Amino acid sequence: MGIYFLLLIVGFCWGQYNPNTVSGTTSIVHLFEWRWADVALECERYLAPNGFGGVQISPPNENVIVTDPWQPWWERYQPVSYKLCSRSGNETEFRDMVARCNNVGVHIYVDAVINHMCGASAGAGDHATCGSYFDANTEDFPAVPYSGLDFNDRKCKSRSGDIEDYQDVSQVRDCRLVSLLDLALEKDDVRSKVAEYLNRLIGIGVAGFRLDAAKHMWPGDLKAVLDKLKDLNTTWFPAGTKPFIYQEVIDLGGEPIQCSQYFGNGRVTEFKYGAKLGTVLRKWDGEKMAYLKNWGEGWGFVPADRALVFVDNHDNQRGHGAGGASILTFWDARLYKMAVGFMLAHPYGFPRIMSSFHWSRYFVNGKDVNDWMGPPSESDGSIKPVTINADTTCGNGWVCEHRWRQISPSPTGGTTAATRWRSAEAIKASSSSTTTSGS
Ligand code: 5J7
Ligand code: CA
Repeated sequence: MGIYFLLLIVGFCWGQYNPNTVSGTTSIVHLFEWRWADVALECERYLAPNGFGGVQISPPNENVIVTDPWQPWWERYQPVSYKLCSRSGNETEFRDMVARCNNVGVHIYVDAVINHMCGASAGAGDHATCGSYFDANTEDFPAVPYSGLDFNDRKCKSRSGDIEDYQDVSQVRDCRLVSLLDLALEKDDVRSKVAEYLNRLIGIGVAGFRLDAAKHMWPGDLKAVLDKLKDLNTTWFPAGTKPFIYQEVIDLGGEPIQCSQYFGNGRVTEFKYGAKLGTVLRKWDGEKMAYLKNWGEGWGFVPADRALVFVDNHDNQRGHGAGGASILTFWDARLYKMAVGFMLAHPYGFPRIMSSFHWSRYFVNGKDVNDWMGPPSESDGSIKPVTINADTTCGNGWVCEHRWRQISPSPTGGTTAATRWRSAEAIKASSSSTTTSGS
């Protein structure tokens, strides 16, 4: 009786911090830019048998088709509506993926782009992935619908209307991030439109959300949106299960916006993790593996039960963004395997494995001029399928780090030393979480 009461309390407080992965699994993988049809196949043929708990997918909603440069990966971070059609697939394919992955115990986490719509430079006449009409000049998005009143413009106090000063909290949250039209999340009708989108995804069966650009939204506005969310679909999840929330907050120190401001909403992305681990494994700044002894909070990271950790992500693997040159990626294969292996074995935080596509990296004056390149595509713009070679690696330009022997959580279908260590630590951590995980 007492123990059940305790479990109930833990379950309640744990809420949006719990990854909602099937017991025994301890990580998720970001299948960056994969087609829904390929994600479904990967859940069945590889992820379920090898102990992956879930998949972070690219934004599933309609976005602007950018033509200069040609269909860059970042066009998917420029929404036009919340219709479920993108280069990865249509709504039918999306629903099929979610059901098939859930049916084999692999859950789906949606990259939710809710801070903004497309860039101000996208004009009337530009195309979107579902064919919806929109006009960025007049801030007209009838397919949602949003109109000029739903954007922050007048609230922004910078000269250009864009974020100019990261030391100014209001600017970072109320002005345009690189000209992207900034949604007025203080308005209840905007909150409701966003919540309606997320609730539609919950109804289909997704297990949680990565909140893109969370740093650019007020924590209280996010909370108001999250308070409108339903519990997960009971076809696959116990009644009363809250969606897993992890917020993209890039906080390497030195700015007034800090990860801790977001703890009340869910977990946060701990960008110091990959930046520091890269420094250690590259032996920069006199760092040594021995210093990893107190890895985690001891290094100034957020509390373990608030952290979503990763060696690299889709942005900083391109040499820009948080962490800069120390970030390890598949291009540094040997050190990368060591880093991801260490992450999966170490109990701190909930880990996300990156799974990438190749691009023709080309440095000019230290900058990769091809960092914009989108996924392997056919000449008609459709994304190439992921093919599987005889030796289980991927073809067609897909890197599939998650299939690398040293990375795959459980290559034999059994339990690796890495997952065993984590499970043991997880048990220890959960027995103390009643005191640490207040909501
Ligand atoms: C925001 C931050 O607070 C931050 O610290 C950071 O490193 C990156 C960003 C950032 O987030 C975005 C989220 C989106 O949903 C859409 C976006 O377009 C962005 C975005 O552009 C972005 O910043 C870019 O990358 C930073 C390293 C630069 O400092 C920024 O100036 C910005 O660079 C811009 O990139 C160029 O100025 C502009 O010319 C170019 O068109 C644009 C191309 O878009 C991106 O590179 C997208 C990046 C992106 C990053 C993310 O973390 C993410 O989750 C999604 C997209
Ligand atoms: Ca904003």
